[in-house]
Amino acid sequence: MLPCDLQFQSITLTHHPLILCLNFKSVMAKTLLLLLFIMILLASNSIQTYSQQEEFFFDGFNEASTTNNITLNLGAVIENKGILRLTNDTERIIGHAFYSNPIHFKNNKNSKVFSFSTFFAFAIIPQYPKLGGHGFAFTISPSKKLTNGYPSQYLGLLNPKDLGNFSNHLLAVEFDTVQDFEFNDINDNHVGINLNNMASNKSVKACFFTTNNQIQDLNLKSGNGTQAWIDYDSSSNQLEVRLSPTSSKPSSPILSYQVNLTPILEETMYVGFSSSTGLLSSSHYILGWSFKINGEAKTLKNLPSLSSHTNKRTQTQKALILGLSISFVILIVLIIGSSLYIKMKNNDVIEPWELEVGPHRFPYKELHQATKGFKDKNLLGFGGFGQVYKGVLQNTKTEIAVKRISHGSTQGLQEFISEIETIGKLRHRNLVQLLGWCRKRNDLMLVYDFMKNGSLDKYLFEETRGVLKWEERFRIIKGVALGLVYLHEEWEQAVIHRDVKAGNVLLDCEMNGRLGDFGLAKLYDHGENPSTTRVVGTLGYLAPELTRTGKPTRSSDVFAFGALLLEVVCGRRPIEAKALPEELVLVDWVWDKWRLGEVMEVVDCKLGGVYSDKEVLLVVMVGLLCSHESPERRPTMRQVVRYLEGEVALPEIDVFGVKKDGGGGQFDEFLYSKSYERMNTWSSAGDDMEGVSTSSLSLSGGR
Ligand SMILES: *[C@@H]1O[C@H](CO)[C@@H](O)[C@H](O)[C@H]1NC(C)=O
Ligand SMILES: *[C@@H]1O[C@H](CO)[C@@H](O)[C@H](O)[C@H]1NC(C)=O
Ligand SMILES: *[C@@H]1O[C@H](CO)[C@@H](O)[C@H](O)[C@H]1NC(C)=O
Ligand SMILES: *[C@@H]1O[C@H](CO)[C@@H](O)[C@H](O)[C@H]1NC(C)=O
Ligand SMILES: *[C@@H]1O[C@H](CO)[C@@H](O)[C@H](O)[C@H]1NC(C)=O
Ligand SMILES: CC(=O)N[C@H]1CO[C@H](CO)[C@@H](O)[C@@H]1O
Repeated sequence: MLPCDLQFQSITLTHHPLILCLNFKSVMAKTLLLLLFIMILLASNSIQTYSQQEEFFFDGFNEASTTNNITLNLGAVIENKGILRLTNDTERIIGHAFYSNPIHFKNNKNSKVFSFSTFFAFAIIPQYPKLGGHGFAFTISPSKKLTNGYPSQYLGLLNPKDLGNFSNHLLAVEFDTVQDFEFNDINDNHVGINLNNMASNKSVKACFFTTNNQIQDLNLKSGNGTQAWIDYDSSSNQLEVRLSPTSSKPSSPILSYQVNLTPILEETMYVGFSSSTGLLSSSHYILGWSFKINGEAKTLKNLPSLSSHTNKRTQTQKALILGLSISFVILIVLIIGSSLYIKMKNNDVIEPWELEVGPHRFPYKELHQATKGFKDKNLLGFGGFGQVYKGVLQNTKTEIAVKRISHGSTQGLQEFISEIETIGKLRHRNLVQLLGWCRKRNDLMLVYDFMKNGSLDKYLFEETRGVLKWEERFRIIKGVALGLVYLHEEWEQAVIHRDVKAGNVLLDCEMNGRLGDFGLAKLYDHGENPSTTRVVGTLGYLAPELTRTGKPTRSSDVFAFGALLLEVVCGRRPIEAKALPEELVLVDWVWDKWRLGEVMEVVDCKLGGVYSDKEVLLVVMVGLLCSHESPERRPTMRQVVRYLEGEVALPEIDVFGVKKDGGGGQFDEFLYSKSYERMNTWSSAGDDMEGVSTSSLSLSGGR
């Protein structure tokens, strides 16, 4: 452990020298002294001649220095290496860390704010190397709680209602790794100065000046330690930000903003950091921090590093480590020994509650044989919930697909297994049939019919599979729609799919579309705190309200189905990383083309013009209807089927039309408001997304 010092010098008043040298004995002198004293008192009240000094520093964050001095809230923790972690890479969380004592920024309400200076070192480690989310901010605020802050683009600071309100009294210097169009962010790697708002007053792409004053780009989400200096000079009203990958303070700031902070900052304020994650997430770390009023903050050099540090270990520590490693090895041997023993003794423990479940329970041995020991060769892919293996049952030679799900706890699994009964009873031509299941410790295996022709996304996006003809596409989507109607309405209780997407549409040997993975999203509902609802779903198919409420509904399934329809027509993913900015979000692009009357241009060119215009138009229109911003305005799946079958005409066709008057038609309003909000909801957007396919962003993935 590194030594973690902390200094705190409380307010000192510089006494007026006159008081000290007056030492007379005469009455005259005493009277004079009294008069002088009164004058000084009056003067100090109105002109504020005394200055203040407040300073602290954290050379790494250890328990002794932080216990009473740092207030942590929500996701923020002190890691045992002496590092302050604001958030881990869990989605949609907030972390706050503030210096516990208030800092005096002014002598009184009406006087001018003091100069201040701060230094800190940070590191951002994103969940997906190229996509960070959402960043953090050095924050000066009237409270250290910030209870109204939202996650995602609000960085845990503000919410949609208090944006820009002057009574926030908030100064934030944001280190932002997501481009939020709503706040006019310049890119997904910038530093900005925010006053009472999430839209920056001034911002600059992340960069730094080298020692010979060359400007160089800097990647905030590289995972490397980065140092930052923020200085405010109250006489020149200049707020400056500097960055550097090393601990020498560059002479030039990258961001310099002329602002009088006197009306923004109150007499006493709290200083600290706030951070949040959204659908995309990063771990945000602060490695060291210093702060000073009316002076330059110390630059700290001996900071803990994120990789484990081995320097300066004492003999006793070495001995301790040796001892620990030996006992660890012994422990491992014991564990392996006992697990082998258990395995030999009882290969497949069956708990009483497992016997009550309806669908066929496969012995583990049988599945192990069928998949040749879950060999990589048999791996079909990674679904939203785990790996999928191909297998052949020894006795019947039936081909099966085995989905293997690792779950954190047996308890959560036990609750979920009771759902398997329900899932097993769901039978429909357009659903992938569940044949049975098996549990081995915390691994759950679900056995499904094998779908010969794989998943729909492969046909839409991979050249090798050949091109799907329009009739096939149309039949597949009609099938999927029927499958969803069954789940939503025809079963005794509504089943929300929650992850409708091309990757979950499987094709049987007759090229019928069948939905897979239904019912599985519930796996996440068990054993989890209901107040922290996880958004299950895939970027690009998530209804906007879902990211706010986290509550899946039938209409959020309809939204995802709309995205699927457009995807099938356009042969493009709902979010196309490589596309031009205006084409990034598929739904928006199709809307734009629709308004321009050029909607036929969106049709997949791989079709070579061989399709029925009428059908294509119908599918596009239904797709747009389903993608409506407001859940109440989306059709039900049953209505969708009627539209697709041509049984019912589409509603209010004319409101779709290119309304030249722009006079507040319901769809016009939707059109203009929608784009930004949606881009923002997807929150990824950045130009840094090349090479990251949306399917790899499946948010329900792997944990
Ligand atoms: C907080 O800072 C004070 C002042 O420097 C220090 O003496 C104290 O040890 C710190 N608090 C704790 C609980 O360590
Ligand atoms: C991440 O932080 C959240 C919020 O503090 C916590 O609930 C969760 O368990 C953490 N996850 C991991 C993997 O540490
Ligand atoms: C700003 O916030 C204050 C205090 O929360 C509130 O009373 C006021 O109505 C808000 N102003 C606006 C324009 O929202
Ligand atoms: C900049 O900050 C001021 C507060 O000093 C605020 O009123 C103003 O709206 C901000 N301007 C922009 C463009 O964000
Ligand atoms: C992080 O720092 C190391 C060493 O300074 C450097 O080699 C590496 O390129 C940096 N990583 C990124 C992503 O910038
Ligand atoms: C388009 C395509 O690949 N269709 C195949 C689906 O599966 C059947 C049966 O395996 C094949 O005969 C088709 O060629």
